[in-house]
Amino acid sequence: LVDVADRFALLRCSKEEEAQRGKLNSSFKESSFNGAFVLKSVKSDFSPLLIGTKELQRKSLSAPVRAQTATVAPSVNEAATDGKKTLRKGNVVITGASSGLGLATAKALADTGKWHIIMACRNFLKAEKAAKSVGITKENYTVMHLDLSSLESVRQFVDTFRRSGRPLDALVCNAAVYLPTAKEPTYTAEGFELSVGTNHLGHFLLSRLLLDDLKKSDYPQKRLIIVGSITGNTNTLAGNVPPKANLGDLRGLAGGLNGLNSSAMIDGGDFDGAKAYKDSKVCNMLTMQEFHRRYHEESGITFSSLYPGCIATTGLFREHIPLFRILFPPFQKYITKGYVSEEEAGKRLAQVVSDSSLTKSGVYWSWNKNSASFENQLSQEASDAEKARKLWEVSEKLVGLA
Ligand code: NDP
Ligand code: PMR
Repeated sequence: LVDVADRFALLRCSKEEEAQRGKLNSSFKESSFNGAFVLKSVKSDFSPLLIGTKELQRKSLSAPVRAQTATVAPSVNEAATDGKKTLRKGNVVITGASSGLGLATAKALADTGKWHIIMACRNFLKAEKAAKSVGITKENYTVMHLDLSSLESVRQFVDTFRRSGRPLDALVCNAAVYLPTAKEPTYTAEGFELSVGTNHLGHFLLSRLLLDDLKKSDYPQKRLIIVGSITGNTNTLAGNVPPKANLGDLRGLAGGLNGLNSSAMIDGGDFDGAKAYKDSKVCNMLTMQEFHRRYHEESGITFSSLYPGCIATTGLFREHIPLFRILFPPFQKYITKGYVSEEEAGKRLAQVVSDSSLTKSGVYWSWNKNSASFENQLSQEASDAEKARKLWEVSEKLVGLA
């Protein structure tokens, strides 16, 4: 019965997708504010947030569209139609599941009844309370301690997870910090600048170590997802708001990002908290692609990244000035129209974790205004294969893998 139901679901899904594709083609122009567009050149002369809105709309609406529609047909995985294998719940580790996107994704997956969520969080009590507050039932989640700003903690988490005896079927690298008002850099336990140290290096070690666990899983569709963002992509309007992401030749990273004998910034420049965050997102997107190139064929694991939309209400902006926190949600809702609720964003990331139509590996997913997914185009830097290889090798050294 499960077998028949699964086959039916796949068939129905492909028909819905077909309809979706038709809709997508005709709705590109309207969707340009959702980050689906790619600009050939954008002046980088924005003054933070309070920009002339007509000017903004004129610039963006005239931008040429190069993003592609989702053309991925749901592949009928042999194992996926095997009733026995789909009977067991999937196990997904989500970092930073104690708030915002991570929590909403945990909720969306738990609601399907098909997933057990391992909430990998630095604050155990906060995570427990968060799970309860959104109504995730006890049997559907486990909180495990993980502080990504300590490589020792990452290794301990991997150890604890392995001792739990659960197989690993999906890993979502979601946690992040954003420190836009910091005047001076702060550092992780090992002395790396905090944003890149947490968002990139912590996740780099975690995903490298857990790759073996994913490989061992017998789950039909195994996935490793690293959350990216539009603001790291300089082929978009949002990515052209200064300071822009730029990893340069990675000299600061190669020097250890410690602000002592090297710069705290990847490109070797002066410290800028907002840029450090955007740089870390470029690292996330490059890392996903390098994983894909190195391991997709041999392991069958799907490697993905995504921009879930602008979730302007999350804790990510907690360090920003109060005026920004007041103006940012209405600015995104009514002016850029890039806003999405935490709930909607959680459903999007949950699709990347488990939807059978998003199995293609190496893709940076985005959604148009009808909430239809499509394969988005990364900026030149965020899709630079040579930079991705170099980033991988330098990061390996910093986290003690090489
Ligand atoms: P939140 O601040 O709500 O969530 C971030 C999570 O990361 C929190 O659970 C936080 O834990 C956790 N975290 C931070 N530092 C650490 C650490 N050292 N170890 C473990 N966990 C840590 O922000 P969002 O939900 O908005 O962000 C989630 C992801 O979405 C990020 O990768 C972000 O870059 C991405 N994103 C967000 C967008 C947005 O508009 N908000 C747009 C595009 C991408 P705690 O609860 O303890 O603070
Ligand atoms: Mg942006 C289509 C326009 C668009 C979109 C989708 C975003 C998303 N932003 C857009 C445009 C603009 N922003 C414009 C024109 C401005 C200048 C007024 C602007 C400003 C701005 C600031 C100051 N935007 C910001 C900030 C932040 O501090 C946020 C940031 O960069 O965090 C790293 C941010 C964001 N804008 C977005 C998104 C998704 C963010 C935050 C989250 C992230 O990338 O993770």
